[in-house]
Parts: sequence; C-alpha cells; structure tokens
Amino acid sequence: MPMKIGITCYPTYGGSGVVATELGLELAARGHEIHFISYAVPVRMTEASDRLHFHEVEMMNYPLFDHPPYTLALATKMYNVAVNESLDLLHVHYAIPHSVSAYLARAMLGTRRLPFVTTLHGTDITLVGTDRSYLPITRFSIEESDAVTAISGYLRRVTIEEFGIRRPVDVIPNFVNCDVFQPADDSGRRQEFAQEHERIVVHLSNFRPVKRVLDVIEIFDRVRRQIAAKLLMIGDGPDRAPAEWLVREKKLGEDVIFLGKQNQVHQLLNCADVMLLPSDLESFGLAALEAMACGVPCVCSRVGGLPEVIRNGVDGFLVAPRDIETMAARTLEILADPDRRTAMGMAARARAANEFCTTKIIPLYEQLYERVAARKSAAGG
Ligand code: GMT
Repeated sequence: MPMKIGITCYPTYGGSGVVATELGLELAARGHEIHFISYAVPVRMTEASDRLHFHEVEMMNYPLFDHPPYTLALATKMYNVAVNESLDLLHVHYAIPHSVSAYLARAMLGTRRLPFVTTLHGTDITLVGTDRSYLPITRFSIEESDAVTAISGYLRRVTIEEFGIRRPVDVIPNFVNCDVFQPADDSGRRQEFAQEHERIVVHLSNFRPVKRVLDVIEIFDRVRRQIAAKLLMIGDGPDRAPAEWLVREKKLGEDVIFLGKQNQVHQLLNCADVMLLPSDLESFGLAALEAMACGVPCVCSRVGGLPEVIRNGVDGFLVAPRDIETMAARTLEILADPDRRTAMGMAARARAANEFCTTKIIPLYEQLYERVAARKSAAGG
C-alpha cells in the first residue's frame, strides 16, 4: 500500500545522503509519496513531482546563538510536515542529530504517534556516536527508534557491541540502481581523459581523512611507473589540497585529473578500468558497489563492511589498510591483464546485480515500513 514517508538526511556529497536520496527516488517510482526534510536539496535529488517533495529546514538566527539549534529546527519542520502532509512515518539517515529530532517530533505529535526508522551508516556510530560527547544520546535515540537498520553486518555488530544495544537492529545493505549503473561502451568520454593505450584508475569519495586520499596518489604513483595510466579523482573535501600538493611533488600533474564533485558518476565510472578505495574504514563502501555495477573491479582495504561487498580475488581485491605496495601490485595485476580485468569486471557486475540491486533491496525497506506502521495501528496511533 502506498505510504507517505518523510526522509531526512545530510544533503551534502556523501554516502548516507546518496543512499537516502536514491531510496526516496526509488520509493516514489513505486508509488509512495516522499517528503525530503533537510537544510538543502539533497545532491542527487534532481527532480520534483507530485510524489517527490522537498521541505527546507529554516533556521532563525539570533545573536545569543553561537550555534543555531538545528536539531530543534529540524524537529519542528518534521512535526509540521507530518501534520500538514499526514505522514505515515519518518525515516532518518545518520543517527546524529536526525534521530534525536525525529524522537522530538514523535513526542510532539502525542497520541497521533509518528513512528521513525533510523538507518545507521557508519561514522555516525564508529566516529561520532562513540565519542563520549555523543554516546549517551546516540544510544538513547537508537533505543527509542521504532526500527533501526544498519547498512552491513559489520555495522550491526559494532553498534550492538559499542552501545550495548539490546533492541533488534536489521541489516539492510546499500543498493545500486543496476539500470543506471551498468557497463557501457563509453569510449567517447574515455577519450576525454586518456589515450587508447592508457589505462584509467578512478577514486570517488568525499576526500575526508578516513578515505586515505594521499594513499590513492601513492598507489597510482607506483602503478604509473609500470604502466601508462591516468587517475580520475572524483569528489572534494578536506584532503583535496594535500592530494593536489602531493601530485605536484611527484610530478604527476599530467596524469592525475581532479574532477571535483560530480553528479553523473556512472558516466565517469564507465571510463575506468579499476577503482581504488584504500580507506581506513568503510562500513559498506557504496562507491565500490557503484563501480562494481558498472563492471569496474575495485582494489580496497580489508576493513569494515567491504568484505561483505567484495570477494577477494573474484570481483576485486581486499588488502590490509595502508599497505600501499600490495594495493599497487593488485592494481597492476588487473591493469596488465585485459582478460583478468574483464573476468573480474563481469564478476563484479554479477555480484552487484544479484545481491545489491534496487529490485532486491527496496522491498526490504517497504516490508520494514509496513511492520512499523502495523505496530502503530495496533497501538491505536
Ligand atoms: O564515508 C563517509 O565519510 C560518508 C559516510 C556518510 O554517512 O555519508 O559514509 C558512510 O555511509 C555510506 C553509505 O551508507 C557507506 O557506504 C560508507 O562506507 C560509510 N562510511 C564509513 O563508514 C567511513
């Protein structure tokens, strides 16, 4: 049955916002009415329709506020949208502060109870949530959620262990639209970046320290000494400037192309022969999944949820984090052997399509919403 769902996420360039937005778009395509509630339009929300709406959280500033209370403004907007649009439930992505705002909105609704689902994405648990300054309220908002999902088995385990959570946490893995992200003979775009004889390596992230962007440059430097290649750096963030500096130091300026933030990433992934994701931590690794769906194998760190996505030696390689030499060797193994690259690319595509396609994952969210809504009805909400 179609539902009216409020979705809150960070609208900026980052995995949790991308997942939340793609989820909203997919749910709208299936007949649900979606209301995004955030401080800006989410990056991948490129359309609006009678089933896709955006509500901006307005923040009144006042000289007394050194830090305007966004959590409260968001709770107020959630409450207003829930009342005006008769929302069935809220689904918040990233615990801090979204699930706290949802908790407040639900409490404000009183007997007209508004259930909320919290999806945990990674750093909300592993970095922010476990910091002493946020731990008690993160635990509280997880315990108070009407349902909680984690994007990998790894993140579920960490959540339960770190917070001593006793309530159920469902694993609903991240997903990819396999019709948009699919292998394509994009030689037209490929020629923009490389000559026929050159291979293309790609990295996609928000360039935060956890992504080890400088390791990407170091790995590419070693690859480039052996083979003609270009490196496409997609995204932006705090480590972009240090990475550009390292590129200049290593005299790689001709071969490393910083593209900044991009929306049509599937077109760029389709130019690539291999993706590098040497992060210190990834609770899932959505960028790797998007590359895999395009038939691009990844060389990644063996951390967090990545082993749940990539089968080492089959559809990519998993290497100990910070082991730059082995990552370079694995990348060369793929680039130097076209048959190997094709076989791994096909295996990667098959894994993405069989395990993580929207057609498989979105129904899991729909079933969860139905369970949560049914509990609300049973409670007389
Ligand atoms: O990785 C980031 O810095 C962004 C972060 C986010 O919440 O936007 O990504 C997390 O969520 C993604 C989507 O679920 C996952 O694919 C990433 O693995 C996860 N990042 C980490 O765990 C470091």
